[in-house]
Amino acid sequence: MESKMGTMEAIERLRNMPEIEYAEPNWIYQHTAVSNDPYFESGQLWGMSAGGNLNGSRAAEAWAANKTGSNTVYIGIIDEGYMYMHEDLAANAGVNPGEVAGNGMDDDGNGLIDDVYGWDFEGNNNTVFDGVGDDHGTHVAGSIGAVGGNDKGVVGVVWNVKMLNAKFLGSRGGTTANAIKSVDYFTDLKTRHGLNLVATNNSWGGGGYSQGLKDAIDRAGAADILFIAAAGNSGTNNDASASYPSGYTSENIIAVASITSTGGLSSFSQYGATTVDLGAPGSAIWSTVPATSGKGKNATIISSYASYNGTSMATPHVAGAAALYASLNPGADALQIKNAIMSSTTPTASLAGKTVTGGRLNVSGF
Ligand SMILES: [Ca+2]
Ligand SMILES: [Ca+2]
Ligand SMILES: [Ca+2]
Repeated sequence: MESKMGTMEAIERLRNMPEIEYAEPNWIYQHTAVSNDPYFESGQLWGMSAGGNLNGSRAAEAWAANKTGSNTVYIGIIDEGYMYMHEDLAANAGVNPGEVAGNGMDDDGNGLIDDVYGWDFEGNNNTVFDGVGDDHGTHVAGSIGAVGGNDKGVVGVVWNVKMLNAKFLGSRGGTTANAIKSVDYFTDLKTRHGLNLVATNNSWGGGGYSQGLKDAIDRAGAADILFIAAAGNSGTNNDASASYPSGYTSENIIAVASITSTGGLSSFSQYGATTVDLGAPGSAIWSTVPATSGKGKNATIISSYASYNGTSMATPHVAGAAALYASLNPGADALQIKNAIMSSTTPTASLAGKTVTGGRLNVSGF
């Protein structure tokens, strides 16, 4: 029987029939994702919009609509090492699918032996995590993809993602040559293994223009990899005094300024009406870090949490947004993901005339 009646109208008619005992809709229940992670529940994770803070990324609204990312999406972290065995990161640690762990061979033929979690270009070895000095990289990883809903620690913009690591920053910083190798490492991984790597997170900057680095970023762009970069922490105008790598003209770059929990431009944040794309949470950001327990030969590395400030902290919120969008739109290319992030920003007074979009990150509509 064909009926043009709506469901509720049909139910009402059935209810009025004496032989019908009861009629009601067969509701379809959606499992909604609500974070039980302590730093979210306490309201400290304002960047995820804990406590309903609308200056945050509004990731919590995406989670409530069951949008929590996918473990088929990869993000490359170009930074220090990150603590991939951290209690709140391990489930989202990516591995190079072409490499067999610990067999002493370069299985995938990229010239690097046992590059399982990534590669340490600074130390030229496969131990990407080298201890408590790798706190910055670990903090970045947590804002992208700390595990959500595990009743532990913090939560990233995406609960599910795979993060790989190219370490080029050491205690003395990093070199342009190793930055280029790091960018090309991920481009090659995607090209070689068909890895669904949608973006690299680049919470670093400094130094002058490098044609070699720009060319590497363009090679990443040709492979549909976004290069999401920090605007810098000197409080200056990048339109007047260029800052790299966020300031290269490559289309696949998203340059990120930092905002506070009240929506202001963070005092340290660099900006630029034509060179910085949007703002994202970067002040008082809680995330994952390694810590030391015990002393001397009894010292061990443990999972911990800390609050940091910087455009370095804003950038991974946007990288997490790229992973979230890619998980929901598997066919989207790099520029479509960038456009989705840019066009969904919320207009923000402190960013008007200081960024390309004049707005802050908002993933609630993804
Ligand atoms: Ca290899
Ligand atoms: Ca190492
Ligand atoms: Ca967690």
